[in-house]
Amino acid sequence: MRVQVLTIFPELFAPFLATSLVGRAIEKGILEVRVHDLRDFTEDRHRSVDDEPYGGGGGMVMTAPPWIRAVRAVSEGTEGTNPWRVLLSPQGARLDDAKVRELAGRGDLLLMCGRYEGIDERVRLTVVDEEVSIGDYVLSGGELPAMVLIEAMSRQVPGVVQQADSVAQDSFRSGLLDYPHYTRPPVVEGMAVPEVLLSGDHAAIRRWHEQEALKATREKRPDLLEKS
Ligand code: 4GX
Repeated sequence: MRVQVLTIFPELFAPFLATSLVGRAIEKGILEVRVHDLRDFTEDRHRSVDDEPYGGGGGMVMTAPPWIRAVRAVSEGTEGTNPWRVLLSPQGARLDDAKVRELAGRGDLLLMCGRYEGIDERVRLTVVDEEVSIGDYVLSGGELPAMVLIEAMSRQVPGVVQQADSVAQDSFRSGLLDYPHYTRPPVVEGMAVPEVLLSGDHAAIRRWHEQEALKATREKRPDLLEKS
């Protein structure tokens, strides 16, 4: 899978891309992430990317020309493939497990990270394929949403997650929340590990996992049960 990113803060991505699962996937060559600085596509001395909004209203808006130049340059500069162009914004459709899989399946993506009050509408109308939001709250930029998306998608790329089981049995695959987990020590604050987990009875343990997943979903996210 290849992901390209357009941002005015490329340095935000360096530690993220060097660490843990995503870092290892890049090392192994099963994930490629290229981060581009939007300012490299400006043409003025000050490399400016924003201006005052027409109609007033306060704040600043990212101007269209650097975005349009950048998207075209980056799209055409990728060996003829044209990446699916995703704008991270609160106006997008809410990201969920199905959308993560769908986007991961596209294999070649360009993530567009805006700042300020947003981006000139003509960018969306000309060079954006899809708008995606990671949730109904306001951030200062699309960089964290892009990292959320990269991390979630990378888990769906074969070979990225070590234990194949942990993806197949992932919470949400089943439409349910995960069951509770326990590890050593056997007693914590007077609370023992549920006995069945120590029984060695694999069928009983599987039944317990299913029951607990259902119970957790009913108690914490009943809306998920309605869906599934
Ligand atoms: N899920 N933000 C983007 C600036 C912006 C606004 C409109 C493009 C269009 C967010 C979210 C989010 C704040 C990132 C505003 N860029 N993005 N930014 N929630 O809140 O994705």
